[in-house]
Amino acid sequence: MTRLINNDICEISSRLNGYNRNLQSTTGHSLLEIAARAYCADEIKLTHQIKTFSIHVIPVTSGQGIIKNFSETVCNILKFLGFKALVTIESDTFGLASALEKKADAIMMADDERFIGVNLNTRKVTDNSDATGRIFAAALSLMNGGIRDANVMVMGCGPVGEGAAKKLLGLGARLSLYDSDLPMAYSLKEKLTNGLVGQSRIQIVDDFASHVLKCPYILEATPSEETIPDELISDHLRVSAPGVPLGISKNGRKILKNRLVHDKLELGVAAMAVNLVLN
Ligand code: PYL
Repeated sequence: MTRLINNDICEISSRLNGYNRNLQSTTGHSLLEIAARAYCADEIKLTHQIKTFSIHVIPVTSGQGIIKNFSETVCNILKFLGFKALVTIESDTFGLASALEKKADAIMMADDERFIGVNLNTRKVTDNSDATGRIFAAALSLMNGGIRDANVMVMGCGPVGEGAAKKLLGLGARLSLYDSDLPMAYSLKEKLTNGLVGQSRIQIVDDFASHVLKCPYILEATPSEETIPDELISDHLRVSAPGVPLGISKNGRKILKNRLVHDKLELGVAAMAVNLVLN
């Protein structure tokens, strides 16, 4: 997992309204609507539940330490969605203790390896990688008014790609799994097809360039830059890219225009928060 830096996230809080408008024009839906779709939740009921749901974000100093603005940005995304959210004054154990003592409904915290949310009432745990994969898959489907029987290439078969692949299969897509480390693709296929469910809907791709022209949709979940070369971006390609950094060049983004969904934190945090509210 790529560790974010302050420069990746320092402008998110001040741009949430514009970001949401852009998401609306690209997918036809808002950040909250897409998060609700990711978990098949009723958005109206969700909106009421969110208003009284408190989430405390706890800064974590372990490993490489605090990322400037990380907890504050997570908190602002939660507030933008309508949650009662705050960043604990203390970090680490003190912060956890204060969230419990103040009877928060949930906490969110991240070290260098995992970013999780925990519902303190139901004990549900939500993981940023899985939630991010799911919501970017939902966004890809919404970009096209559904994705049933469409052929989607999942680039990057790690935890984010796995979360996306599960959601895409649930939406009826056919998957082409690609990873620069081919055994990762085979391992993901095995996970996805236990009991032969979905066996015929999943293939492994070892030659990305020759296959991408047959895939109108790409879910890009790699931690690499420029994984999709400009010359392979066709007029009908749609890309949903949770991968950080973005695997598309500046010129590639100009070609795709609003056929690209990408952010570094917003969609994943929204998916985690919605997942925490749901029973
Ligand atoms: C959750 C992000 C999404 C992409 N990479 C993940 C990352 O940067 N993880 C590290 C988060 C460290 C947070 C630090 C703090 O400020 O509390 N421990």
